[in-house]
Amino acid sequence: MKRILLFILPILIIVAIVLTVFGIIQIRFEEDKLMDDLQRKTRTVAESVDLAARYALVNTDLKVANRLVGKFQGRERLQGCVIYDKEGQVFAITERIAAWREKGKPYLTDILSSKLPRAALEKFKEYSVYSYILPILDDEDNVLGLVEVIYDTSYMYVILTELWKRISVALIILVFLIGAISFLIQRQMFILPVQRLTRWFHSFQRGEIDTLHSIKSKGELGKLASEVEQVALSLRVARKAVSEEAHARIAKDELWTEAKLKDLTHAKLGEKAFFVVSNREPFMHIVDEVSGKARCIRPASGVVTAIDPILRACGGTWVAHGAGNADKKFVNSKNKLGVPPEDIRYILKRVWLSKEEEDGYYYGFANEGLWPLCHITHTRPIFRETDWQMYKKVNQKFCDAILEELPAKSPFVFIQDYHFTLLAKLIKEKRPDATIALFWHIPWPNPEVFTICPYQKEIIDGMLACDLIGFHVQFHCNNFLETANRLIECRVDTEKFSIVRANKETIIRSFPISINGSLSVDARKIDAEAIAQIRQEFDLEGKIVAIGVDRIDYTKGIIERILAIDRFLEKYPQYKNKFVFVQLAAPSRTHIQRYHELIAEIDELVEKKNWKHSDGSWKPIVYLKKYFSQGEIRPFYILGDICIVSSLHDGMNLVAKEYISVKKDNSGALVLSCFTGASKELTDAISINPYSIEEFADAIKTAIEMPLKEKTKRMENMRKIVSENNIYKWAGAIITELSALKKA
Ligand code: ADQ
Repeated sequence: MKRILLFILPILIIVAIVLTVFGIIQIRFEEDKLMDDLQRKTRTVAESVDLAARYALVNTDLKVANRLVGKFQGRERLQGCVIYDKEGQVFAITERIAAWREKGKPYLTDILSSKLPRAALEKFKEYSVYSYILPILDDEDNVLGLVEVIYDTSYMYVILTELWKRISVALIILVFLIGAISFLIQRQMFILPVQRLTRWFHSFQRGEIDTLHSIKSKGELGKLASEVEQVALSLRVARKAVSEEAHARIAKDELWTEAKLKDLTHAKLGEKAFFVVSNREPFMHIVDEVSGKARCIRPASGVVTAIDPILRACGGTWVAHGAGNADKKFVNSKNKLGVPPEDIRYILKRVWLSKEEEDGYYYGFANEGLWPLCHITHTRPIFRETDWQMYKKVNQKFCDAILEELPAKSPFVFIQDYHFTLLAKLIKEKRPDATIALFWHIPWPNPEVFTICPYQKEIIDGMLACDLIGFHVQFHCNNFLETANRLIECRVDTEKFSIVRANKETIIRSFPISINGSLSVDARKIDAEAIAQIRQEFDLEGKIVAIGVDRIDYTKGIIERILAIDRFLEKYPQYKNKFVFVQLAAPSRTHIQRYHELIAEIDELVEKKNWKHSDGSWKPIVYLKKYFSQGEIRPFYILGDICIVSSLHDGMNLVAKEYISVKKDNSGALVLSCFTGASKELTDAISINPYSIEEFADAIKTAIEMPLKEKTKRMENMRKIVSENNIYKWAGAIITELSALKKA
């Protein structure tokens, strides 16, 4: 519309200016004509009374003079006539304009002396009149007096106003017609062909067969479409070839890598598009408080850590909440951008949420309701009706954003986590052909706990629209099956591990999530220098270093960890001055009161315990409360003799796996909570119950004092597990399972 206005507006302005100038000239011309006409009329009248007036003035015959001026009494436009004597005094005047007598007329003297007639517009009462004065001369050319004829000019203005009106109406009609014609021309010549071409591109992009949508138009647009059709064809042929090669390669039994996952995706999904949906985006643009410039960070999130390598390998589209304060500056008109910024591999589509939506859906329902509900940490879940309504609204908003992107051919949608329990159902209502999987990254509680949720049935109902639901461990799958069995009418198939409801089957499987093993590309650049710098900065030289890396969350057991370190130093004071615990802690969900309180609680506890045990410059805890990039975390992992993961409850916990993955020399020991999903796989870790501070303190001592040989063996075993069961294997298992369910 703006474009059309830009095109039409200058034309309209020019037409309006031309017509206005033309109108003014026309009015002027008409006005001159009318004045001319008036002058002619008044002169004729004055000259017609000339003789009679001369008689009356020569004979000073007032009777004749009055009869003469009285003749004009009843005329319509001719207002009247005045006869003046040679002194310029009124001799006789038409009664109707008797008031004219009072008007000052300085020009009479000039006329009497010059003996020349005068015509002019004069003001009389509130209106304008035309006055024509003719000197009356005798035979010797002496002035006997004057005759003045007064004409009403208002009719002239009526005519001129009428003319203006007609010109204005013509102007409006013309402007309207030109506008409409220009619009139609613009539409026919530009908008319609572009719309056709856009529709065609859209169909092509959605994977619809190009011949069905081929552009018939000849000319430049037709040529452009034909070129794109050729590219489409080449792409299809190339994809097919890659897919066949891929089938051959994945048959080989080798370690899962990015390339192998890429092959599997080509082989299993073919041309079908792959979509990931999560709340947290993999790349966030934020304004740096110091420099004021926008920078791109990877949020501290297990979901991001796990899913980003998959999208890097397979390509596709990731739909997520654009939560960064500079996010809007980096997207195109469809809210999309290519990521990672330094090496574009896939598309990120950002969905914008208002403060109210984020508050109700994310902070409220998801993180004050579902998060504590699913984690056994004895933090009471809060369910508010308003949050639930917002949660439903945001699920619908994400659904709309995804539907806009889905191609025509049955796509694969991979939903992440507890933020989107209703999404699959909403998508399926519009696109029953989509194959949908949901991965639940946190634990699933037992049915008794889940029934606390007032919206339990709607949540289970929404989730069962998925074709596949994945959990980290079998125990969570069992809990889910039991919950569904207990809460809704369905058939649980314990052989197949599926739930059948209204002829719809949902497969439930455990897929223990992992990492890609390299801890990001830039991380490899970190060298001994970075480690030496950290050792120096925090005075770690010659010390036994334990490390903790977490989002600040009550499920991560950070408080228990500090209490255990305190107890460890109380119980084993020989380690004073020799042991340092470094905690990297990224604040998260800080708008929630519980998290706010937790941050203050940890600050206070660290302060208190450091004060209690400190000796000279030594203090037992280095607490680094901020976000670290992956490259910055890596040297801490490398220098950590021990890594402590003490979650009170955790779906998996990727920190444990990240720590193991960097220990290339098989050094280090992992102290791992038995309430993490990771503890089911990493059985060579030193297992702890984080609630038992005594046992926890002893585990730290065990980790320090464990014979090197045993430590190395344990680390070797764990490294084998992490490198074999990496994120590519995880994604491969899900994609294989999904493609087996794929719609025709
Ligand atoms: P999270 O609860 O986020 O994930 P986790 O699996 O430990 O927990 O992953 C945290 C990620 O954040 C790690 O990649 C870690 O390196 C990073 N991180 C931690 N502290 C950081 C800091 N200070 N700065 C920057 N980054 C930091 C959820 C579930 C988990 C599950 C994952 C994946 O709660 O149980 O393992 O999803 O499914």
